[in-house]
Amino acid sequence: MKAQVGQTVLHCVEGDITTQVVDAIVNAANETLLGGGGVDGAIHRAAGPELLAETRTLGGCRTGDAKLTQGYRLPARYVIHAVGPVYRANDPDVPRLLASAYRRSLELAQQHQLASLAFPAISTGVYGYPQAEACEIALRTVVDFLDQPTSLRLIRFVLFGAQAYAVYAQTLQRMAQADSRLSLLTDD
Ligand code: AR6
Repeated sequence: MKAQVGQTVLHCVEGDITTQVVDAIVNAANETLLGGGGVDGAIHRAAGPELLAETRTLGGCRTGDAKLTQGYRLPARYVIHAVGPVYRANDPDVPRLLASAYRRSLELAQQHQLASLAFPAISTGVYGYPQAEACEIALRTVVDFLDQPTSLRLIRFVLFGAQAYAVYAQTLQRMAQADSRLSLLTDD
């Protein structure tokens, strides 16, 4: 499913983020930046050992922040390592930190004048964030970021599995009905 905000296309797809041909893919990392399971493990495997060699030099990353590296053997030129929060119900810091992880990734992409960026559903695996709540925050943070001029022309959300994809498609549709900045496009 596709939608447009200003000059930027939002694209939700079901798939594997490591194969995306975009300027940067975002990694759902942890504070050590030394790799792990889930999407982090898949990205490190696909990028090769040079990625770990670079992340070792970065001194970690705080929750809610992000750091950029090269993409090495990935089709993407860069990896933006974002650290989302571990989910805890009824803690206002948790949604704030998830929004911050998305915003910091977008800021880094903008600083590097990137045109295309792909996000996984940060925090919704090992970190336990309910998919629908996390999706709402991801899409809202991205749409709000696009209120300012940007180099980004394509932001893709790469969802692992049909259920995660369905959550994004439904949320995007609902947001487009309520938010005049967002219009749905016919998929090709
Ligand atoms: N492409 C796209 N999405 C994926 C892929 C993939 N190849 N693999 C998994 N997902 P997770 P988190 C989805 O657990 O919750 C790591 O060990 C997955 O289905 O990767 O932020 C890190 O090192 C889920 O919806 O990240 C941290 O310690 C989403 O990606 C910790 O896990 C995120 O799941 C971070 O946990």
